Amino acid sequence: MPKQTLNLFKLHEAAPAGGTGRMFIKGNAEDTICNSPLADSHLLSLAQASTEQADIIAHAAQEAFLIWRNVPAPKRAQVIKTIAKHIQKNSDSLARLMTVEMGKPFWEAKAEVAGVINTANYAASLFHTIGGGQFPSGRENVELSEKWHPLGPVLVVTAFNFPYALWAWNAFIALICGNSVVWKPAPQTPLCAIAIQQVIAEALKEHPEAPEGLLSYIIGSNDDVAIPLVNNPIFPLVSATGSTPMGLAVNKAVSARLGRTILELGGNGAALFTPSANKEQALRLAFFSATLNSGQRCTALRRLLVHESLFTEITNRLNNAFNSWPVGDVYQEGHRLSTLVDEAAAQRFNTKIESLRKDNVELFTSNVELPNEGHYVHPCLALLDKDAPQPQEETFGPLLYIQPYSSLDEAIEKHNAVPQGLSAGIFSNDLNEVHRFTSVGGGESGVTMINDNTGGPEVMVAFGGIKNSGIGSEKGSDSWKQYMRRQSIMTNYQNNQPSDMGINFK
Ligand code: UN1
Repeated sequence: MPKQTLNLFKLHEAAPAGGTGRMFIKGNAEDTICNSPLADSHLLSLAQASTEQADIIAHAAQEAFLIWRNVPAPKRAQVIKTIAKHIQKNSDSLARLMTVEMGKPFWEAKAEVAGVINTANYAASLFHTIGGGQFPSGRENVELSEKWHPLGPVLVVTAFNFPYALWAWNAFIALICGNSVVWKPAPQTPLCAIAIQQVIAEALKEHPEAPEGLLSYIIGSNDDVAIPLVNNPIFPLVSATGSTPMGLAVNKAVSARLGRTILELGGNGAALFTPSANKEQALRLAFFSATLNSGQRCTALRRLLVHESLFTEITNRLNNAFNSWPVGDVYQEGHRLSTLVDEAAAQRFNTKIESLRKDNVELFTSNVELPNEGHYVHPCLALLDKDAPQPQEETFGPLLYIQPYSSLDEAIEKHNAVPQGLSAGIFSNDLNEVHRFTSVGGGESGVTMINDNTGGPEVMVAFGGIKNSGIGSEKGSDSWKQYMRRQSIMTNYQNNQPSDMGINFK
């Protein structure tokens, strides 16, 4: 099965470590080994790109930018729509490759590819709306306005858990704004990047006006490729998704050259399960929120704060849900416990569970039988005493802390008592409670879900975290502004206009 999937994109030992749209280059640095976590099987060895090759790609993006910024936005939209059409045509194959390369269940992988297409169509539609406004001047015959200009080549660095979506959220918005893009994918998912770039190459054949270098990618080590690119002043904006330490390092490097960053980093989200909630719906959504992609989402629900009147019942029912969660067969429809991305991820997860056990935290570990192959872990519910401090770290896997609370204020305080602030939730049908949670002094998070799955929201709104979860936002609302620079313009449209700002030009 994995080999057949690789054949869909002609992925073999000579797979290209970089590309500038229609053209691809073979890497000339050391090999990286691509494995599938499904059966821990070797897929291929891929020659990575060197620092010199990264530099060539960066310069190609710079050349492309100089052309693309002058292409009118409706024409840019056409290119994006064509890319979306080709992704749609290949969506099953792209999803299948994701399943093979990082283990995400096929139905979730398909949902991700559908999200990529949505993002492209949304970005294309922005050509109607991006732009500046006019402002009243304090002087006669003077007009104040603003123009928005593209920034330049945008460097996009992505994490393994959404191999296409994290790139798409940035790339399509960057493109419609008139920028070019260079993508450095996660070390665990280079093949997904190569595959989607092949799809893009097909799409670009329909658009000779799209310059080479418009949408590039490069696969290489941190030292050879990622760090030199992050430090490269060709990129006025670096948008990176990953851990908080990675984000801090990127931010330090980019701000040292006065560049901009968008950082989408770790989460540690909590949801409140209140007495007024629709219990059945809330249980189902809490379970899904904690376990989609086997908990490998920074938006995953990590801490469920349950009103004390419901605590025993909800704990028992979630424990049942964890125990009856089907395992394996990632190509079947339906929610499955799947493998974590690699051995190191499984080890980190198991080490965390061991340390909780040593600290005498009460654990409900599911006793489902795990497949012999792959990096499966036992999903775990960790019961926290009412007064226990909040877990401060994110554990990337199917671990859910559950803790009772007595009052809404107490629950909000617990919710906020972590360094992260990405995705939060409340299950409640009490308007006052919901309002209190989402108002000033309520739940601190970039995204709040009311009676819904915690996750990235629909593309039309912005997605981004606060506190240690990041800077800036991607996708909708006015996120596009981060991919552009504003120019303020004062027009004096009469000769001999005297100033009323204290200086007389006469
Ligand atoms: C989603 O939850 O739908 O890892 C997307 C994450 C984010 C993306 C979330 N980088 O959860």
